[in-house]
Amino acid sequence: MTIYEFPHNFLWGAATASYQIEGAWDEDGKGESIWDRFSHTPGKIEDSSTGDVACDHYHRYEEDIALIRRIGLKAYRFSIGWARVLPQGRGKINLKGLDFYDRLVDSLCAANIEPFLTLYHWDLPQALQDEGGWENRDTCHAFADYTTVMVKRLGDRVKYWTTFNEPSVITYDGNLSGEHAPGIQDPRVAFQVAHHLMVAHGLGVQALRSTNPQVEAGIVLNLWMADPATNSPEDIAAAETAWNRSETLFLDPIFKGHYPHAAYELAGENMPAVKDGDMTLIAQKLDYVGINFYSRNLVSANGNIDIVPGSEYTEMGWEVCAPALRRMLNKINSDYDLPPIYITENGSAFKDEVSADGKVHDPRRLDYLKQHFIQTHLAMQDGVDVRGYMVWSLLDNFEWGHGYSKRFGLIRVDYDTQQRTIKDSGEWYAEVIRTNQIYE
Ligand code: IFM
Repeated sequence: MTIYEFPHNFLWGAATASYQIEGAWDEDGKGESIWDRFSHTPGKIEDSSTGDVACDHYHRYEEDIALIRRIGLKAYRFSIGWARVLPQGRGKINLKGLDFYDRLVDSLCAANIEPFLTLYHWDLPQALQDEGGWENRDTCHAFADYTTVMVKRLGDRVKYWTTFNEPSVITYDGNLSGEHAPGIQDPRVAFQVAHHLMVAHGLGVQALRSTNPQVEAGIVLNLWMADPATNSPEDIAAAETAWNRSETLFLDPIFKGHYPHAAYELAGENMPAVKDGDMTLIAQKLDYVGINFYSRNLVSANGNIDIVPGSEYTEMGWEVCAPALRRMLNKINSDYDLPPIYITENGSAFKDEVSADGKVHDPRRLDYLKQHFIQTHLAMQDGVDVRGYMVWSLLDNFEWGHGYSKRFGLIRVDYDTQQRTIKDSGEWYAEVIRTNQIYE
């Protein structure tokens, strides 16, 4: 038997995002967000659902924190609904919205759970979208002002601040394929948005540090390893190109201070103008970087291999390949001078059922997590500085364009009754956290 023991202060946690769990979409003065608008537009969400109620976390956060305690999580990663606090995106503060996050943070601290806060997990106030959204550089300044509001109120209790979750998904899904809000399909807009997200990140970091120098500032990037299908030089080169084209667009500006050659190739004439000083702003030193990892691409010189023979796939159609996590961590560790890393999301959607005993037996999710924890441990032995791990997700929730059809939770949510049930994977995770080790 092999035992993998984690450092005593390893930050075990789970993650969620405001639009995916909160519900209460128009309560207590909250403004409309682009996801409210998008999900209310017929034909946009696979099961025609919305986040109007979601997991009703806005009303049930105490119950959810009690569940977090039962699992023994040391950290909870959540995001702020910008439009809940600033209904118009800027200007007048909605105190009831701000108070909600204040109570949430107070309850977490009282339960000895480290709050790990994301400022932007995709729910831009619709009022700002009406002025051009992220295509408009003014939105970057609105983001900085919103950041200041939040850190003034919560900076005394929240140490970990993330500016953006997954800028590449905001760019590509929101503005190129249009599968996500705001549903734009325009390469020129998409690359302009990408650059403005980076500028806003830089301004956000400045706002955090100038308001409260004690807080730790970071960003969360989602990375898919690109593995070559064979050891042939052609496949290896193809995998490298695939990695550069999809993963370095945000890594390079943040950690090298310039856009990669691949970005210019990819964007062509749509490459946005970069103003003097932007790159220095974007490349400010961070206190940590969050990495979201779910799967990999297997690449050959003839294109991606869609179905890898013998591999297991999740309900998202993503291949299960935990060793790719170790390879990816080693790759970024050698390609960049990185601050400490947190795995800020990792998890899997499977078809769960409630058994006759009332429990949810989800061995495939449990095994998925176990394999990824082990590969993280191996990467740490290789020398990668990983400080914590947030499972996606605490609760089953609204999976964006897929609605409620994909369940990622450690805790099952019955959307008719809002009843929560900790799944086997959640019970197992509790034991991992309690013993701080995994064995196989
Ligand atoms: O649900 C999402 C989350 O909001 C961002 N990262 C990926 C998850 C699963 O698709």
